[in-house]
Amino acid sequence: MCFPKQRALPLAAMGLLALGCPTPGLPAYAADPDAPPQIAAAQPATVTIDNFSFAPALTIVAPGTKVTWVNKDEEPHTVTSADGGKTFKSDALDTDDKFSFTFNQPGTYKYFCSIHPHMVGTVVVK
Ligand SMILES: [Cu+2]
Repeated sequence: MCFPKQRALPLAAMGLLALGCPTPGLPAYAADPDAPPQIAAAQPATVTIDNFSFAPALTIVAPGTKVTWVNKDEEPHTVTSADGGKTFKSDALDTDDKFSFTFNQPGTYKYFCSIHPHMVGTVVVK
């Protein structure tokens, strides 16, 4: 059974269906906006923290993607979700320290560094 166009299903269920229904030949990012998330594209993503900024500032991933932040700065930084750290919150990361969070739910996740609040970034899960 495979209903890749069925939009009534929760996205998480669509993800499970997509896992069981590989569609070889489709590009990783289909042009069709109604296309289901391409779970095969859920490669781990990395955000580098350097020079008091998150790079890339905008990270777009598929549900289920593990995003890892790596602090390449000489200063400590944190990765704190904009909801006051309720969704995710790292400890202070020293140079070369890492923090990871797996985004399972579609949405827009803004985050910042709680030590330097002008440092902001966004993860979009779709
Ligand atoms: Cu910082």
